[in-house]
Amino acid sequence: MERNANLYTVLRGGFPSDLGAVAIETPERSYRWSDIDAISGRMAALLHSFGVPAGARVAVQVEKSPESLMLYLATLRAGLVYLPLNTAYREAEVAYFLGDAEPAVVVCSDSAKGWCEPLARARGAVQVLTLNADGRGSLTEAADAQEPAFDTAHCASEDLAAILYTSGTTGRSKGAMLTHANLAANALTLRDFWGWRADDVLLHMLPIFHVHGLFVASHGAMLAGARMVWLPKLDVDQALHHLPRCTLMMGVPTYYVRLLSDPRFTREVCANMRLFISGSAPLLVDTFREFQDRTGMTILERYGMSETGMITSNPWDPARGARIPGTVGPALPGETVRVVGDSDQPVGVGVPGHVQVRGPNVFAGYWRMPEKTREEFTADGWFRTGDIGLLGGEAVPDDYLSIVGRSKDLIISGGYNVYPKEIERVIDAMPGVQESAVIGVPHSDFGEAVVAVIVPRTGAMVDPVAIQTDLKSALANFKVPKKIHVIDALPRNAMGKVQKNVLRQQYAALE
Ligand code: MLC
Ligand code: AMP
Repeated sequence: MERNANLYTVLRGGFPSDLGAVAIETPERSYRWSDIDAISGRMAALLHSFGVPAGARVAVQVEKSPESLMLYLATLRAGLVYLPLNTAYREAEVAYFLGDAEPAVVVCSDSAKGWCEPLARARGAVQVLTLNADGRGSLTEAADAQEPAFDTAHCASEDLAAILYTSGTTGRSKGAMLTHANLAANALTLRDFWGWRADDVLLHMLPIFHVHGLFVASHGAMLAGARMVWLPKLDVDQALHHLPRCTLMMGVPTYYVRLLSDPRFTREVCANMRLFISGSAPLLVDTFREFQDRTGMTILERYGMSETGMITSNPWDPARGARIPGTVGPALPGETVRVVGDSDQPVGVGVPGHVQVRGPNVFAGYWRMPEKTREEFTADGWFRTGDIGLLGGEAVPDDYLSIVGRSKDLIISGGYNVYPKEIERVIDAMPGVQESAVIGVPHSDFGEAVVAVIVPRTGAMVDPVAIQTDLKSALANFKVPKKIHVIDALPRNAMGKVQKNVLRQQYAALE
């Protein structure tokens, strides 16, 4: 029989031989490696008992807890497909995901069950369970009655492990299908490239419904058999409390901006740390330098996306090269990155172009969107990232990539992707609105902030405050514009296209 490619089997191979050692520590309690095995085993047995076919989706919108990580592992172990959803998503957004993915099992919080269960049932879910921030709920209650020993399902490498929804430029989210092999390849590469060690202690403060917190951070720790200090979210006081006994931290740039904004964040607090990693959004060179000055440590910036996991990374090992601010480093081992012009032909070193990637980490396509999948790959198999970058440059080695822009109309706010089209569609459907344009403007905390510019219909009045309130009920809070401007007409070029660059300049100041 072929080797079991189930990702859990790969991760399990990294657990230490002493399964009684602490694996996850929260401010309230500790979980041993044996608990991970047992709790995920009980949950997997429960999922298995539902009799849903291999490959069925398990959609999960719950607060972060160790049990929510166990649910992810249980889904892998049961041979089902994990579909995490941002807790900020509102009912209308969740309805779309459930309708598109048709999950057999849906897990939400008790407080969301009232609206989530009917949505899920109407879209074919056979089980709706709950899991709350304290790790309790109907899921854990039912799992407690199961046996802890569970034979992890046999998977082929191309079997799906997860579907991550990532917004589309048309405003319609696409489900990126990731296989067990995709995730394992990236996790094993990062373990080696970042020199993960069994005695590492990871400060885990990221949400676990995206690549960064779920895959990059948790997989790394599990594969290394390293302990995680597990906090529900970024909290600077808590971070300052735990950092002195941690060795590794990952965050989006906002995490570093917020740490630096606290004078208690000092060299002494970081004395035990060996690595700070940043990604998901551009790290400003100023932040990189201020961090160096304050702590004596150099943030390692890497670059990736939902469809591919991590693509490039500045080196951890100085023998491989320096960490250069403003760059995201060379392609990770086993992957190839190229920068091309509009006709997919590579451009020279130092010339900006479209970033494309190939490698075992690259996803299997968009869920039920073969056409879209074809569009995003070149004929010879390169994935189009939608990012604009350049290789090399002044005083930068030729294999180092710098991300200098995006061809996709995308705003990244505090590490969350916001697609203007999605918000524009909601605003344009509001009474009195002729049209709108949503842009990202610089923001000291979130990197970019969402701003909307609205043109009312002739004779109509629009009230920015009322629009903001309506948007809050329709969209996740991080997508709601921080500021709304009402103007007479949008600037357009000769082709009739809205000139967002003009708007970005005009409305750059938030105040
Ligand atoms: C929260 N708010 C945001 C926001 N997060 N606004 C804009 N952008 C964001 N990211 C707003 C809320 O709407 C609310 O406003 C107010 O801030 C307080 O909300 P909160 O929930 O208390 O915020 P906070 O806990 O401070 O969260 C901020 C944050 C969080 C930066 C800690 O957004 C975060 O953890 N981001 C990480 C995202 C991440 O993990 N990305 C990885 C994607 S993977 P109001 O008005 O409602 O009160 C990926 C691939 C890769 O990209 O390469 O890694
Ligand atoms: P997501 O679709 O949420 O996975 O977001 C992926 C996108 O985040 C990438 O296509 C980039 O635009 C952006 N991104 C991730 N890491 C970085 C980085 N270090 N610098 C600049 N942009 C980044």
